[in-house]
This record gives sequence, C-alpha cells and structure tokens, in this order.
Amino acid sequence: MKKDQVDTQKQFVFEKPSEVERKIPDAGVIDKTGVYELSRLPTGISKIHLIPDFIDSEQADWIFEQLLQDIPWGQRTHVRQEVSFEEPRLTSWYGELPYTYSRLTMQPNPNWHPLLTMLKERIEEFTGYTFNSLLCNLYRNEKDSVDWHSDDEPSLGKNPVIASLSFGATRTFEMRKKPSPEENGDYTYVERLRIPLDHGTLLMMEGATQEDWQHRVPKEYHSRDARINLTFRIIYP
Ligand SMILES: O=C(O)CCC(=O)C(=O)O
Repeated sequence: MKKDQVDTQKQFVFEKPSEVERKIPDAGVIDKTGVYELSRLPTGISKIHLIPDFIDSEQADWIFEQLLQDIPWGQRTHVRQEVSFEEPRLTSWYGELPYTYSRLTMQPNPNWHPLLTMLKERIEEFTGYTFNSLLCNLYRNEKDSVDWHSDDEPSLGKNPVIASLSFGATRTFEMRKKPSPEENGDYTYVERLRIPLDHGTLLMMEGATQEDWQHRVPKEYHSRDARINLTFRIIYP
C-alpha cells in the first residue's frame, strides 16, 4: 500500500470517555414535620427530626424579644495562621463547663436565664434527653452566618444529640454529606439538603449526623432581620 492510500483510509472512531460524566446532585429540601434518615453508613444512622411551630408564633415573638435583650451577647475573635477575624455573629454560652470549638474556649456560665431554663425543660420533656449546656447564636442580619462545620468536639462525646431552636427571621440551614475517602476531600458531588428554620422551629440532630454530615447557615443576598438560634447540647467533662 502506498503512503497516501494509508492516509485516506484513516477512520475516526468514537470512543466513550472512560470516566462517566458526573452530575452535581440537586439539593433536597426538608420543610415538613418529620423524622428523616439522612444516611446509613458503617459509622451509624444519621437522623434529623424537624418540628416547625414547636413554639407557637405568639409565644415565640415575646421569647425572641426577651432573649435579644437579656442574653449577654458577645463577639468572639478567632486566630488562624496568625490572622485574627471576628465571628460573623454574636454568641453566648450557658453551662457548668467551658466549651471549646475552633480552638476558641467559652468560659462556663451557670447562670441560666429563666426563659432558657423553661425552653430547655420543654425540649427535654419532648425528646426525653437531658441537656446541660447551650450555645446561643445571634445573626444580626443577612451578613451574619456560620460556616461549614460539624458539632464534633470531643467534649460532645460520640453521636451527640443536638436540639436547635430558632426564633426571628427564617434562615436556611444547609447540610452536606462528608465525601467518601475516594473523593479526597472534594465536596463537589456530595448530597446536600436545605432546611428553612423559621420562628419557633425545633431541629434535632442525632446518631452519626455530626460524624457524617456538615452544616452551615450561609449569608443571604437579600436583607434579613435578626435571628436567634439556641443549640442545646450535652457536654462531658
Ligand atoms: O444557627 C443555626 O441554625 C446553626 C448553628 C450552628 O451550627 C452551631 O451552633 O453549631
């Protein structure tokens, strides 16, 4: 065969790409009362329980006003790689023991506000768990937020139960599943959930939720009024 003959006989063969094109999954939305199993992995079952209107709106209105006024809100500063930055929200801690997260320690404060004690007891009666600590968050407006994290500090023990009660403006609580080891820390294709937390809503997180999932409350592009979030926890010495 001559050389030019070979060239004209060249064929283009379509070859399927060896890697299947992956789609980023749409975020699921959870906004109805119910118990939801998020995942079942060797680490355990991740479960949340959403109870909108746990506190009726009229009661929630005055609770919000009281807490906004009475809780000793403070702005904490984090230092990372020698750069310090202020948390984009105000916080307050209640409990007999100090609480350390992101290398920041909040000192014990055993002087529970009576309203907080009342809310704690109501949640305990409903859930059957006994909580000994509370992290309060105040999101002053749409610019305040909390970044992706899990509540997995050693002081919370294994499979912590966290009861999160919200007052004021509705903000979206987002969850994303931690990637499997093959993903090398890449969250691009992980499962995601969006949970609107509005005035008086209780969200319980249980089982392996903190081990296998992360959560955040992102900044919003449109204006938002203030929101208070109370996360009741069980801290071990
Ligand atoms: O504001 C919320 O709903 C979440 C707060 C939170 O993630 C936390 O306190 O760890």
